[in-house]
Amino acid sequence: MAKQKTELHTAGYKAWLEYPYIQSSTTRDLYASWCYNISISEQGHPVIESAVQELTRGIQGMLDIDATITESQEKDMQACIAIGTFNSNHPLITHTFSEAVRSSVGPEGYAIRTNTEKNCIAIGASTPVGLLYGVFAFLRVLGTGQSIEALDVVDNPVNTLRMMNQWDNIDGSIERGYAGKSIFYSDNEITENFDRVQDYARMLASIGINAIAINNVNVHRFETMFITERYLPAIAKIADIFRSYGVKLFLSINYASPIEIGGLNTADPLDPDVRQWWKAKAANIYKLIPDFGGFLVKADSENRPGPFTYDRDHAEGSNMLAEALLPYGGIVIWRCFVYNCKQDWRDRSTDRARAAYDHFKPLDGRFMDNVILQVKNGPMDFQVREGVSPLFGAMEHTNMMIEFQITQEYTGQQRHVCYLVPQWKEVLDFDTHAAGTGSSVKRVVDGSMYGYKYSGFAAVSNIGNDHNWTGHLLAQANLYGYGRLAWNPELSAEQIAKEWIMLTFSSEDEKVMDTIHEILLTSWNIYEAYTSPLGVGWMVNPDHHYGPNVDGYEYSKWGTYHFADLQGIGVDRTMKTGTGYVGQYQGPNVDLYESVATCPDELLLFFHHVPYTHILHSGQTVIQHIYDTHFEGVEQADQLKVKWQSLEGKMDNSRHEQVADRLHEQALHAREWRDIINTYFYRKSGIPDQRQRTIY
Ligand code: GCV
Repeated sequence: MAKQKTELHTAGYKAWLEYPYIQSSTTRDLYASWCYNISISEQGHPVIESAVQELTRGIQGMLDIDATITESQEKDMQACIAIGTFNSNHPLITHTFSEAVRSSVGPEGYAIRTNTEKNCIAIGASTPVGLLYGVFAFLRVLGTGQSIEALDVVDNPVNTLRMMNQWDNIDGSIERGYAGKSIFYSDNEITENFDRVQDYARMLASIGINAIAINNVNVHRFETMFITERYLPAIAKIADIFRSYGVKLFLSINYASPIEIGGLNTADPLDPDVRQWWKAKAANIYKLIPDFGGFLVKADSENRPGPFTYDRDHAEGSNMLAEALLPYGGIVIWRCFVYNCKQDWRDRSTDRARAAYDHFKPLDGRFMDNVILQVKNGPMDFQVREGVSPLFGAMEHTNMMIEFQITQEYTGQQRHVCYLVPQWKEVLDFDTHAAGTGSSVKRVVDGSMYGYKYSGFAAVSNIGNDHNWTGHLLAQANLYGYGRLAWNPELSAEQIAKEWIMLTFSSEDEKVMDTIHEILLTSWNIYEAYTSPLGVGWMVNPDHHYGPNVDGYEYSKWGTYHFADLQGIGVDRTMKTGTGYVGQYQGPNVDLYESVATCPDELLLFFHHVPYTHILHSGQTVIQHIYDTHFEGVEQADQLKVKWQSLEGKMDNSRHEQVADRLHEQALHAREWRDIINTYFYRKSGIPDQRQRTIY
């Protein structure tokens, strides 16, 4: 009998690749009968090597078996896991997968089938990276306790680009990072210890991520030199690591590079010298990193340089870079987070929410084929609740991808639990009506609606060098969930949470499963309840964005206002009396949001300025809703703590304590939010709480 594992977990470092030992001997024996041998026919390909290593590691952890790796032989009839690409001539792969199956597997997809005749479970794919994904999928099947006796799966990613954006700086800091320092850089140098980078690459590959931009979109002085000889050799090493896990490397670039590091006196995209400079740069980069993905660009945004300086628009600006990358198959990912960050708060006609659409919609059709616009999920900035960006669906002739924020800048900074997958699902399922009913955001960004050449998902990472990667252990679920959703946006938030819990904490304890599942699935609504109400957003402390400050951004230049006075609150974005933002939506969404009568409660203050006495669809007044949700939110935050407490002894103390500590802080901090928000609105409105609870 296999030995019992004593050393259980190492406090979260392995995340969902923990591969916890399967306690049920029945399940273990069923799995084990297939897993003593791994049969391969392709040697030497780094991605296939990663796949085999991972399979070995997973089988070791879950079954305590040191699998034997064998060369494929038709006569080899011992039960095995056979892995091979379709053109590898691996006899078991050839036998298992029909022509029909092969042709249904795309470049990054895989097929898994239990072949009882040949006594193997075959994992086949068109490419090495497909195999790697197939191996991770098989390990997920084991880790989630499913039967492997009759597997017959074909799976392809829905989105072609599934990207991670690191906001890491060369000094080791991470912009909006809440889990320690960078794993890539410290003290103005690129790390020489790549262990964590390698483990991160594994984590990313396991959830299907295939691209990464490794530096902050705010590109400062040293990072501007990433595209020079000074840093490129080390960056090429990072690219090697990611490549062996199927992840392409991108760099964020400084639009003013020709001036800052090129000795030119302009970065004008129409200047021939500038164009030539970027072409030469691209040639150099591709010499060292032949499969370099391309550039991620934040231009004319929050004081970053861009084409506006030269009176050029963003099509001219991005096309110039696209032209330089084109010969090598590289792409330009151009962010649409462009707005006036020096607004006058007295001016109520300028609306930051309008900005991306106003800038980019008129340019539709003018971008080169290898440019993709990267659009944040909402028009403001990753708030706990805001409308969906109306740019989705508006750009028929321009490649587009969505940007989410896994790092919890405005959603509790990984001190509060906030499982974001339900929020992302709402955005992806939102019907833009751009090409009639059923024009969901997920169809825009998977490219199917308008036949984009490039499209997909990007997200700002939430990892750092904290031992458990994400600071809050439960925040790992967001990283995991993002990848799974990018692969297949049809997966439900519930299913993703279940998978993550099983893989992280083992599949066998129902109490663990049910409790963590409930904590995750309720967490976004709880966080929303005690923070800013009804979609109005912000109300955070300026700069660091942690904690309540109702007027923190009210009289500032950032375009982020709530307009609360003694009578009411909210931003009038209607066409009739407001900023006209509503008119950027399409079809029935325009009427839905334009009218106070039909606007959904949760977005009411995002679209309308209403009196505190306005009655919501829920039947409650706005002011009473504010009081109620803030009192309830704190009670629910307290309950999260109690629920987690009930899991003591059901997992290693280290992981239990980590989360318990964070939930304790969350419960305390929720009180700060409650009391500050309630007091502010009580003092503004003078309307008492119907239930006479304590307001200061
Ligand atoms: C990287 C927000 C954040 C900034 C971030 C910016 C962006 O404004 O607060 O830290 O900068 O978004 O997405 O570019």
